[in-house]
Amino acid sequence: MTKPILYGADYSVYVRIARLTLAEKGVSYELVPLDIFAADGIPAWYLEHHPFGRIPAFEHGGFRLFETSAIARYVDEAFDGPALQPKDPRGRATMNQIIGMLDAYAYKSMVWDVAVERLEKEAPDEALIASGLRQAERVLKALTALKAPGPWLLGDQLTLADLHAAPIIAYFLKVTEGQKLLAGFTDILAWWDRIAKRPSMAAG
Ligand SMILES: N[C@@H](CCC(=O)N[C@@H](CS)C(=O)NCC(=O)O)C(=O)O
Repeated sequence: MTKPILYGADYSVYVRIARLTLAEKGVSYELVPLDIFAADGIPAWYLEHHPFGRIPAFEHGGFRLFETSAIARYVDEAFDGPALQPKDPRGRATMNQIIGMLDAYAYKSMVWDVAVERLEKEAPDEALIASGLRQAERVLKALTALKAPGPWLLGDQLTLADLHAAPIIAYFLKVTEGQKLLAGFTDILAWWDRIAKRPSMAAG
């Protein structure tokens, strides 16, 4: 079968989650650059791949997918390589819970309300940053409570939960407020130091 294709841009947190999954699985793929913030807007052909005009989108032998979690689970299940999902129902449910929590509560607060607001706005909205930090603190508390003993979020097995969390945390750590907040969560900080060193993460 042909190589999978991933559509997206390297600045995107969600594209990075999909790329990390492909890399950890050892799957070679083609990255088709797609800048959703380009001045000319999203190309019409791309809306056939992603009706909401977000990135990433994915294709494998004519099978198309959008939504990063679906892409990551497909990559884990359709290709050889190390299993990235726990087999036991509770471990898998906790992994899915962490991924759902990150999508619902971490991405907007940590990436947009704190990091993008601080880094890219000429006059950052301090109230938005403060509320983003409060939400980020709740996320880090919940992640600490959910983390199993061991190197990774689910314990000894690196899973899709780690690969979902790492790009969000990486973005959050671009700003001092993010670094300061994470410093108070020692288990998550130790996890971060570990995952940041993996070749798939270090590759950017
Ligand atoms: N639910 C989508 C979210 C993807 C997403 O929000 N991607 C961002 C880039 S990190 C995007 O395309 N943003 C463009 C926009 O919001 O218009 C997924 O899981 O793939």
